[in-house]
Amino acid sequence: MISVVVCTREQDICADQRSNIEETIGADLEIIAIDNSADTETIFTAYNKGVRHSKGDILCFMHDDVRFRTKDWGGIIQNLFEEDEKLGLIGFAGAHFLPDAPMYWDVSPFISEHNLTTRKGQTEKCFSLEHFGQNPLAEVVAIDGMCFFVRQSLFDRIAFDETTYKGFHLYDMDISMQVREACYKVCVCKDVLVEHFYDFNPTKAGFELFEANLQKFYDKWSSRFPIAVGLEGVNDSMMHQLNDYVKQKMQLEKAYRNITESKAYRLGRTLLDPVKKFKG
Ligand SMILES: [Mn+2]
Repeated sequence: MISVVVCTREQDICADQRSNIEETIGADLEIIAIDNSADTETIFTAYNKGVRHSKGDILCFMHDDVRFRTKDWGGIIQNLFEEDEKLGLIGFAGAHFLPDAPMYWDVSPFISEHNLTTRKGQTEKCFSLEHFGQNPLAEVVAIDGMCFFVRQSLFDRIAFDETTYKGFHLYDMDISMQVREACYKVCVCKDVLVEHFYDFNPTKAGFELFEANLQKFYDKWSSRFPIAVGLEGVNDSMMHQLNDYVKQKMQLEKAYRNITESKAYRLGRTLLDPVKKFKG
């Protein structure tokens, strides 16, 4: 059985999401909705509650803004876990490389993903498929948490880290690292399609919490970075060269942002506006 855990902004999972799951799964199912309508949970505490209440041998953690677009995905996911006993986690987007400096998975120069992302009514096909080859799975370091599956038996060794982190970010990258520490694989899958109605529009406080969690993630796992997984032909020396290059690029981009976001720079542009108008 697959246990689907959803942390909801309302008291219960909405009817549309419930019927989407029930009509597409094609396998035994239980849905566990964690009520966060009073905003008392973090994603870490909510998902740990979901684990405690679940009875399935595969756990699915999904946002309340995700819908399945593949029929009978339950059997596809069950088969993937049955075919490889060292497969621990399946997601739909993730990074093959992380440097030894704070970097969110989607900024990595090497990612694999297969999902639809819809923002303000515009749907983008996020299909980075070059590292899959003929395989339905591509092994990665860490996945995105919009929707992912974990083998239930791993939860005697892993848990969402509610003591290190607060809020709603980095639970996905952290649980990926824990699965890898337990010597199981973390993979991205292209045989099931999900659509994420992405509405991340953080307040200043929300963004600061995200940045704080990213720093905590790097402090916690610093001895593991840099890391490269699922990149054919990339040896240790190439990985360290890549690490140096990526870190230099991050530093340059930060320096550039500091300049273009400075008061003096913006004042200069404002003062030049009439000149540009005059010339144009
Ligand atoms: Mn979401």
